Amino acid sequence: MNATQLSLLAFSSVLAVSCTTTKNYAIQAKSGTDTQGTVKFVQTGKMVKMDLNVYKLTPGIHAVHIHEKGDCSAADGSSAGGHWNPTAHQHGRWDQGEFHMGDIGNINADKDGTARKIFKTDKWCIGCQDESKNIIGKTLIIHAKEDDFHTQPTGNAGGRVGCVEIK
Ligand SMILES: [Cu+2]
Ligand SMILES: [Zn+2]
Repeated sequence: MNATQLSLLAFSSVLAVSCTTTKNYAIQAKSGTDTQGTVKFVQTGKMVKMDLNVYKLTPGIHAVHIHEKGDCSAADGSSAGGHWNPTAHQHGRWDQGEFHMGDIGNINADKDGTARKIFKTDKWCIGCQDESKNIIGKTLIIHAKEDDFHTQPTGNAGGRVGCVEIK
């Protein structure tokens, strides 16, 4: 083992004990749209922070959810399945009454079609053993329409214009 390999090994060990996990993804356009953007998930200790940046949306409000299957392959995003709902709750608004673990809420795209959302929770983890918290193997979906927070089980959010496989 040479000096570079040794220093890489030492660096990896430092990362392993600092308890920070970072995942970066590009958004795949779906349903014939031009949706672009990125999402970053960072876990520090028990907190997961999502930083979502989306471009080329239609101006206005769009629902964002985590869906249960880690598969963006379908042209309309239907391969991602329904909302991620490990606790078998009703669809709703995050932290108010019943809600799905994937019920992030809405983003508001400006006249240029740009939207950003920063979201933090200790109810998720990145790759832990608790499948009621683990976002790996799921998808992030951006919808054509607004989440109304009450229609079951989807929030009446319309088609799927962006998709990310969280892996
Ligand atoms: Cu959704
Ligand atoms: Zn839901």
